[in-house]
Formats: sequence, C-alpha cells, structure tokens
Amino acid sequence: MGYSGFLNCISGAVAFFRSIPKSKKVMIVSHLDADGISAASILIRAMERDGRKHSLMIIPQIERKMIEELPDDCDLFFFTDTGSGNLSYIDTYLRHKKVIILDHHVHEKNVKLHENIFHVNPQLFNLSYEEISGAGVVYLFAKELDNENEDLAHLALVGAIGDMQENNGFQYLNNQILMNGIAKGLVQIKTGLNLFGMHSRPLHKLLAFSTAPKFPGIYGNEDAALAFLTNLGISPQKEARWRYFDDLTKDEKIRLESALLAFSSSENIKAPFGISYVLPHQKDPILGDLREFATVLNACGRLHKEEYGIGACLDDPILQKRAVELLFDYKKALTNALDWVKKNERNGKSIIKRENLVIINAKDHIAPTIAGTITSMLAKTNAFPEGTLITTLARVDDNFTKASLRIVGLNKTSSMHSILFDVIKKVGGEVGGHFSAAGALISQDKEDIFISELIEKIENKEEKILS
Ligand SMILES: [Mn+2]
Repeated sequence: MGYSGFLNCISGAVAFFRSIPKSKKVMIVSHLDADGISAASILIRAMERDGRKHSLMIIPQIERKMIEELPDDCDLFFFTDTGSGNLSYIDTYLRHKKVIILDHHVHEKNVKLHENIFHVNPQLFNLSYEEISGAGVVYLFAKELDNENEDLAHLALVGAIGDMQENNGFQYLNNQILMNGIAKGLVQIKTGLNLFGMHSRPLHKLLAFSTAPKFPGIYGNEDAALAFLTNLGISPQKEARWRYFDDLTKDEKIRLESALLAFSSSENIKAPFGISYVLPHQKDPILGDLREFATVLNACGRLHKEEYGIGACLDDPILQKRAVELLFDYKKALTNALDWVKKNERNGKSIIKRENLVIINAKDHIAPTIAGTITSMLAKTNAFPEGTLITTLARVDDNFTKASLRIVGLNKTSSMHSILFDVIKKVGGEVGGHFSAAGALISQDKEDIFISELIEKIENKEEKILS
C-alpha cells in the first residue's frame, strides 16, 4: 500500500517489459487530452531510446470496437492515461498478447487479469487520482527503464497541470517529479501575476475572461477591461494590434500588478498572484509556460491533430509552430460552441433546465471532442447556480452520442463518475472519468432515455431510498 507499493509496481512493470524481446512490435494507445498526449510523448521517446519499433493511436475513450480492431501484428500494447476503466475488455481481447496499462483513472473493480497483462495505477495503492497524472505514471516507468528519460520530467508536469492537479503546488508524487525537473534545469518556478492565458490572451481579454479570480465589474465585459487599462496609462493596442502581457514594459507590468493588487483587496477577492512554471528552453512564450503548454496539447487532441502535440512535446520546431497556431483555432471552436449554447438557452428543446440540472442536447452542433471542455467551462462561469449538474450530449457519428457531466462550484459530495455509472447501468453504454468529471458513450437512439434516466436519478434520489 502507499507510495512504496506503487513504486514497486512500477519496477515490476519495467521488469515485465524487459522480459519482452526487442524484436517485438509495440503499440501505444493513449488518451487524447493534454495528459494523454504528454504520456504518449514520454513513452515514444523511451521506446526510441530502448530501440523498440512502435506505433501510436490516440483515442477519446476505449470502446469494445476499438479493442477488437487493434492491429494483430503488434505483440505488446501500452495503454497510457486510459485502460484502467476497461480492464475486462482488455483482458478478454488482448490476453494472448502482452499489455502494460499505465493509468490513474478509476479502475474497473473485481477483474482478475491474465498474467500477460500488467496494470499500474496509483489508485490500486490507495493513492488519489490527483496525486499523479497518466503522464507522471509513464514518466516513472520511463525513468526506471533508463535514467536518461529524466529529461522528460517537464512533460509529466504538463500532463499533471492539464489534469488540474496543480493548486498552488503539487501533491507528493508530482512534486517529486517537479524536483527532478528543477534539478535538471527543465523547469523553473516563478511567482507573480498569474491569470489563465497570460501569454496567449490580449491584455483586455486576460482581465475580462479571468475566472480565478473574477474581477467585479470587469468579468465578461471587455469594454470595462479596456477602460481599466487606459486608466492606468497602459495602452491596450500598439500599431492597431492588441498587446499581450509579454509586450508590456517593465514599468507597465509593475503598474498593472499593483493596480490589480489594490483592486482585489478593495473588492475583497483573492489577489491574482501565484506560482507559474516556466520551461526555459522553449522559445515560444506560450510553450514556455507549463499551463499554456497543456492548453496547446488539449487543442491538438480535440482538433484531431495529435501529431502536432506529440511533435511539440518532442521539440520538433515545425510541429511546435503548428501546435501553437492550432490553439487559436481551438479557441474559436470553443467560442462558437458557447455562443450556440447562449443562443439556445431559451428554447427548451435543445437545452432543458431543471432545478439542479441543465441538459444541453447539442446533437451535431458541438463537436464531441470539445463537449467535455464546454461543459467544464459552463460549470466555471456564473451562468448557473452552485451545485447545478451540467450535462452535454454531442453526437460522435451516426451511431453514438457522447455525454459529459460536470457540477458547478466546489463539490465534495457527488461523484460524476458514479452518477453516470448508475444511469448507464439502466441505459446501456460505456462510462469513464472520475469524481469531478465524467463522460459516457451511448447509442444514439438512447439519447431520450438517457435524459429521462438522468433526471430520474438526480431528482428522485430520496424516493428511491424510501421505496
Ligand atoms: Mn489523465
């Protein structure tokens, strides 16, 4: 149990891996978010260094069909940042191969795995999901395999930050990785003004769209943000181009920081200062910030350009440039989706509002790969009251629909994963995720049943216990 059990398990996985001859073909299957792409990148570099032939597949979630269709000419399958939730499928379809699962998601319980399958997950040792990311688990594996892979520590942290495991510092295992990264000169810690999108949002948007904190009177109001800057004598534009924080002079930066400090204390909100993590070897300021690096990877995964994300992680200059450009396409896609939600909020057909539940039945109007992000964003703005559950249904193809579930505000009591798990037990389909964010894949003709079962589950909780 605990840390030593988990680290022993990693060593066991490495020994298992070493017992497989180098001539065998390796297939890496990874999740499509920032954590999954970082995890895959670390493993790709580790396989290169170990002289292994490998290929890669990036997936939104494991489905039975996908496992059945995995290429038969591969001998060893890695599942990174995915796999733990689908142990029985993997056991059924791949027990004649070798499999290593390096994941941190909620794992399927009571599955007796065949000896060809090696499962590594911190939750098996009573460590929490937030303790370490999928990329972090892969990093520990890679480092145990070859110490040279320590130079990938920053990628493990990109995964952790992408999975929201950073909260003014990291928990123990992530923090150990951070110490590795600092010692190797890969990462630096910086304290100072710290708003989301410091390097990728123009100044006025940086202030207007900040959710942590929300600036009263400025939040959601770009004109108010422009006025705030102008009042400080900071011109928001230069030569008809919006200015970014990085464009400000030293003096302007100090003026902005002290004004925000004074404003926050007069409004009694949390000051917008904190820790950020800098990658000093990156030339692009967006990739030089760990948090924004993760956003770039998310954009690549969600827009199906995972090769740009992998290239960005492995320092390919051309792919890095493309990955950063993609961030702006991604922002546009998110804005369009949020606009669609706003426009349809009043028509009860696409968006159903109940007391504690909002159901966005987006059908083809929101891409399934960004539906989870959109739901998380809606849960963070003050569009709905604290404690409201939000679900978005988005169609994957002609047959399947994805449902994402989130809750507004700080949540200590309801598990998104178990809510969906209970609904899917009745509706049929597949569930993945964890306590604070979960998703399900259902057959498209079950959309209506899913909606009514979810309402039933949320609204009739007490009656069910009594009956
Ligand atoms: Mn993850």
